[in-house]
Amino acid sequence: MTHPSFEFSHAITRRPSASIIDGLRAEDIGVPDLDQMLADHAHYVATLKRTGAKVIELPPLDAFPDAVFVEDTALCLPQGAILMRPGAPSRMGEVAEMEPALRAVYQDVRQITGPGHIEGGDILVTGREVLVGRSDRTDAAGVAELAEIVAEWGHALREVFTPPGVLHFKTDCSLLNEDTILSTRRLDASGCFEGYRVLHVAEGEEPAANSIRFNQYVLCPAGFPRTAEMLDKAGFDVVTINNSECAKLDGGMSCLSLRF
Ligand code: CIR
Repeated sequence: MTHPSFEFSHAITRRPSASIIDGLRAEDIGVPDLDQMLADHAHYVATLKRTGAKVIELPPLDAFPDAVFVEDTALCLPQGAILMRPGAPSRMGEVAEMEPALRAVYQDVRQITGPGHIEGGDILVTGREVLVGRSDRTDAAGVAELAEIVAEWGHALREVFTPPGVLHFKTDCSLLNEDTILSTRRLDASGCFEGYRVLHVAEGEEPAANSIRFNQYVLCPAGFPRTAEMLDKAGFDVVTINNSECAKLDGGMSCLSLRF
């Protein structure tokens, strides 16, 4: 049996560009270093490849400082791909840059046409449903438009809420297997994961929630040892990847790829 929510044959990534110094951030905690980010990105891509997946590596885009965070531009499902409509005006143009790569691998490519907004970072696909967190980037109209498309493909969609001050829904959670979720306590406290098995990241290690299960591995940002140990004890094969530079731009493991 295959599990399309965490078993993948492909990923799409985009190399960081020198313009990442201009990337969006909620708070200034330092200027991202391109060389370090390139090294971390190469480690990330190599880890995805190590699972046997094919990684489609797109070139850097100087005009879009946040373009390395490809996840926000689309949602990939077994039936087709859906191009998003980012809530951040500076990121709108990234979608057209992603479109040809998706058309090359998907027969059916749909598009959120608006007026609503929605970013991929707010969408968690589990073994049973598509969960979408409303946020500063994702509004009710965007969620409603997505709901119509995925309903056609037989997916249930449930709208939930990203906690205030948290960029994206998946900033605070990730899928570990069909029905197990890694979450911060603050997000789980909203009740959105009722019926799932939930593992909490360690207190003070909230950024570890932006991890990804990709085939046999759980890719975790480095520097959160108690969460990594908890996952290891729970039976997951954890690979830690330095994320210091993406963290300066509010990015984590999920943002760096589209997975299908
Ligand atoms: C932004 O603010 O849009 C980027 N600096 C970070 C995007 C992170 N993406 C994600 O969590 N899916």
